[in-house]
Amino acid sequence: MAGNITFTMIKPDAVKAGHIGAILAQINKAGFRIVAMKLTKLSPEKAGEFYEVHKERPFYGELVEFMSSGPIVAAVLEKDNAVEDFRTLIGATNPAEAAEGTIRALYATSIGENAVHGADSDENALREASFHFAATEMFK
Ligand code: 3AN
Repeated sequence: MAGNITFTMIKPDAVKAGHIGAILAQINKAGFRIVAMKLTKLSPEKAGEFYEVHKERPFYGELVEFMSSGPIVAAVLEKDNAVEDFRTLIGATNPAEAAEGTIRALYATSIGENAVHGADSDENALREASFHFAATEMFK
């Protein structure tokens, strides 16, 4: 399974702005299959746990506050080379540096409120998928 699964969240900014449908359409068009998906809201505790790797970074508090500020869409996606291809589809962390046509170039407003999350390794994709979904909620 490793190598063909990634994990994403449509973040509170993009959900609030009404971009769920457009972002999912772009994800599907790029060849990803939705394996699991839900509209949910992270508590500050859960958001803190999810972003634990960034605990020492100066933006950690801001990130946790933002990610727990409103509903998100969490999803597991399947495609060959999923992690890398999805990072290409979403573009750079800073939307000002994101390539034209990428999800962040189209929908992100700032480096902090950057519309979507994409796992950065196969290992993290699996960890993040099981953080949000039970095995019975994933349809591989
Ligand atoms: P990516 O989401 O592209 O993997 P990371 O892992 O460096 O980027 O950062 C995780 C999240 O932390 C980003 N999606 C963004 O929301 C937030 N973030 C990253 N850098 C900054 C920053 N300089 N200021 C505020 N938030 C940031």
